[in-house]
Amino acid sequence: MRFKVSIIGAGHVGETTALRIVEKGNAYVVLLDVVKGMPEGKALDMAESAPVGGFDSRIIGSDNYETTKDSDVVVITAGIPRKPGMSRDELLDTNFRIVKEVTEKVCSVSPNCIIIVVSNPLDAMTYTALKVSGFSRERVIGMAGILDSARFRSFVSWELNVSVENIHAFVLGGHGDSMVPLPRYTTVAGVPITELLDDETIEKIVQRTRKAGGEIVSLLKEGSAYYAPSAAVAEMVDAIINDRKKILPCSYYLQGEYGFKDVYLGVPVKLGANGVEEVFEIELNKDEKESLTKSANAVKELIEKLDRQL
Ligand code: TXD
Repeated sequence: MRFKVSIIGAGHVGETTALRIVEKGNAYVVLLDVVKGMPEGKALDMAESAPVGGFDSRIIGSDNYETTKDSDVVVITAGIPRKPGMSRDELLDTNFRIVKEVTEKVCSVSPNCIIIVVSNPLDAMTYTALKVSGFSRERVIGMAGILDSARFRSFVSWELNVSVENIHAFVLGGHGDSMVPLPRYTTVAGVPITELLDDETIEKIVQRTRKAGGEIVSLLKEGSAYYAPSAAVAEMVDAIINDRKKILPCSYYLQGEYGFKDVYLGVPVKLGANGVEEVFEIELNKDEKESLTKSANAVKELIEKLDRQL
C-alpha cells in the first residue's frame, strides 16, 4: 500500500470514513479509539468484507498510537457529538481536551502527516490541532464545507429534479449556525441558481442548509450525522493521497486571505499532496462579505477562549 491513513475515533464518523477509504482500495488504514477491542472488532469486520467487496487494502484497529506511526494522513474524529437541542459550540470544553491529547500523540509518531480535523466545534478544534502540532497551516485542515455544500447541493437537486452531479455549490464560513451558503456561486450545469429559483425558495434552501446537521440530530435522538460527513472526509483524503489538486471548501487558517487573519474559516482551497496548496479568493458582494465577517467573529470568540488554555 502506498499510503497510510489513520483515523482517530472509531465512532460513527470514524468507522464509516474507514470503510469508504478501504473500499477505494489504495490506502492502509488504521482505526484507533480509546475503547479497547472496539476498533479491532470493527476493523476485522471491514477487512473480512474485502473478498466480497473486491478490495485489497488493509485495515487494522488499535488503541495504541505506535500502530499509526508514519501516517501520511491522520483524520481526527475523536470527541463527543451533540445531543438534540445542543449547539456545536457547547462541545467546546470536552472536545478541546480530547483533540489536544489526540494531536499530541499523533504528532509524536507521525511528525510529517497531514491532519484533517472533524471533531466539533470544527473550526475551533482545527485551531487546537494547529497550535498543539506546531505544523504549518497547509497541513492542518478542517472538514465542514464539503459536507455543508453537499447538503446545499442535495436540496437544490431535489427542488429542481436534476442530477446532483450537475450542481456545484459553495458554503463558506464557520461550521455553525452562521455558515455562509453562496447562491450566486451555486450553479446547475453552469447556470447560477439565482436565475433558476425564486428568492423565497433559495432562502428556504439556505436556511435548511444552515440547520441540516441539527435536523438530523433531532431525528436520530442519539448522535449526529455520519454518512454525508464521512463521504466528505473520504473526498479530502482522496484529493490528498492522489494529489488531485481539487478545489474544495475546507476550513483553513487564514493569514490575510478574504481580509481575515489568525482564524480558521471555510474557504475554497486547492487540495493536493501537500495539503492546502492554494486559497481561492472569489469575489464577494457586500452582503456576502458581511455574513462571512459575522461567521469569522463567531469562530474568533471560541478561539479566544481556547487561547487561554493553549
Ligand atoms: O462537519 C463536521 N465536521 C462534523 C463533525 C460532522 C459530523 C460529526 N462531527 C463531529 O465529529 C461530532 O460533533 C463529534 O464531535 C465528532 C465525532 O462524531 P461521531 O458521530 O463519530 O461521534 P461518536 O460516534 O460518539 O464517536 C466518537 C468516538 C468514540 O468512539 C469515542 O470512544 C472516541 O471518539 N474518543 C476517543 N478516541 C480516541 N482518543 C480519545 N481521547 C477519545 N475520546 C473519545
